[in-house]
Amino acid sequence: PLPEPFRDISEELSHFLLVYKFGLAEIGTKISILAEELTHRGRHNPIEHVSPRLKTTSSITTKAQRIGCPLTLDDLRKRIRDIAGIRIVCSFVSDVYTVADMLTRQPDVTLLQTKDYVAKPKPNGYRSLHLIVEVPVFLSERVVHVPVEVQLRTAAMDFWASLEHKIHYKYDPAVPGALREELAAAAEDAARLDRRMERLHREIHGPRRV
Ligand code: 0O2
Repeated sequence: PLPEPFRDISEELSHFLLVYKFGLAEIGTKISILAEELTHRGRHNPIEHVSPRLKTTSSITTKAQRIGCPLTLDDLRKRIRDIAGIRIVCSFVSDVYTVADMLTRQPDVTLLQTKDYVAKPKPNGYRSLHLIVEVPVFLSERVVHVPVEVQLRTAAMDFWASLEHKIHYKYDPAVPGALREELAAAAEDAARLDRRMERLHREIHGPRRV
């Protein structure tokens, strides 16, 4: 069942969520095209795998309550820009920036926000490049511009983040201090591995980025 505040607007809500699904499909197609074209040209394919997700109505409600956003579709549209999210896992740190560039250079993609947790990791060690981009979705009678959160990270960053996410949920609200320190150290190990792999990759293939 839908969370209480949404019960009487369930039809509007399903239409509201549909355009995020379409926005996600547009970005997903763009990423598949890049991966397939690069592979076809015999170039290094920087994309390991991609996972799209739509926020559920209950996690939209929880976030709205957390940030003090009224539960109206207009407010949710303006204030919650990660309803559609896609995670792109790349092989190397340089690939993270190459893919972000290839995507944001496209004329129908508008970059609304960048949070670079690779250059400036979170205190817990979390690394990823987060973009909010907007893409046009062509409906039968109008065009809507849909925000999509794009998270780009390496396989090592992804490995760390998925374990940290599980630990975070298990110990909610507070992860014990010793475990927090060990997680931060593991994030440093992952970053060291990323630097080493990047160096090896460049030794084998030369400095060409893709
Ligand atoms: P889910 O299930 O992935 O949607 P906010 O969205 O309000 O929490 P902000 O500033 O809008 O914060 O977003 P930010 O900092 O760009 O990060 C949002 C998303 O990044 C999170 O989504 C996580 O997916 C991921 N993320 C951010 N920080 C961490 C972290 O420390 N550890 C891990 N494992 N993931 C992180 P949600 O909404 O929390 O979850």
